[in-house]
Amino acid sequence: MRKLLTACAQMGPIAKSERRSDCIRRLVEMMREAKSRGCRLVVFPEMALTTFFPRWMIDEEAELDSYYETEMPGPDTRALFDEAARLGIGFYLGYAELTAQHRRYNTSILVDDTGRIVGKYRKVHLPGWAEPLPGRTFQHLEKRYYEPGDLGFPVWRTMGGILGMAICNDRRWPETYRVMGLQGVELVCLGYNTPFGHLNQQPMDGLTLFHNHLSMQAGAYQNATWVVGAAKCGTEEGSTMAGQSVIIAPSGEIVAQAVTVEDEVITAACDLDMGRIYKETVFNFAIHRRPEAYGLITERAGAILPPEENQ
Ligand code: CDT
Repeated sequence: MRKLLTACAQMGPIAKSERRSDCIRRLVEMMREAKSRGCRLVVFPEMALTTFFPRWMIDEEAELDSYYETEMPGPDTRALFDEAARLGIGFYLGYAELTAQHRRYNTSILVDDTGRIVGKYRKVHLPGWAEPLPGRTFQHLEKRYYEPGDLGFPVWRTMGGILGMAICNDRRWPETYRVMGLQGVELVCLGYNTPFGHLNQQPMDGLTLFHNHLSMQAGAYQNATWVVGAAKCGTEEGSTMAGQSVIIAPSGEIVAQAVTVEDEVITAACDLDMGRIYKETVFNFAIHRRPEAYGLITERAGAILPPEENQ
């Protein structure tokens, strides 16, 4: 057994007026709680330092820039790194990144239990639109404020395991997990912000919480990996977002789940060897996969239907 005691630190809403230092205080408090329960890793949500600003059309460049980090650690986030190193606990953190070349990404980092950044990931699947939709109270403008990630889906050997990262909408795409599965991933860290009523399609919107778990449980099982999904949830600036943060075993079973829509820490003793029986049997990729039949996966984005039959 290789046990990695892992915490999933769900966050309640972050108000627009909340400063970075306020958020860091909340994160540090949950980090300490995770450590007090024996954890070596804590997973925080997507964009854990600011409100979910893509819900608004923002014209002012200076206002937009105020939501992004230009360095990591920076003056405020340094305190989180210092506390992590002092406690001896690693973490996953999502934030908006503005690079020196003025590129904008929805980013996460993996920091080990000595406080060193071991990995960076930039969100590949950006939901929503680049232009505001008429008649909506809340927009979803990730395609306006971010570029698609340019780092692929790497994994890292750290804290005794093979860890990977994904961000929110990535969890709905099987390719996300499979690319990491093909590198032997054992635990995927994932943060999300999922507004209810997002699609304006009642049959789908009514299933938001079901689809949240369905996609992560499928990804876990089909790739024999732990998945730790941390929500930012509750009602944030009038927009209500899904909670039910989870820790999912390689069997696809949920082993811990948040019950509030506030700051809440859930934990599990993740045996990183648990995926092995799946990886050696039903999901022995080397024996059973047939890449020669999967060409369309990388050749096409959208579906092309077969020609209509002659009547
Ligand atoms: N942050 C983020 O990626 N949210 C999207 C919004 C809904 S798309 C159905 C998500 O996939 O949860």
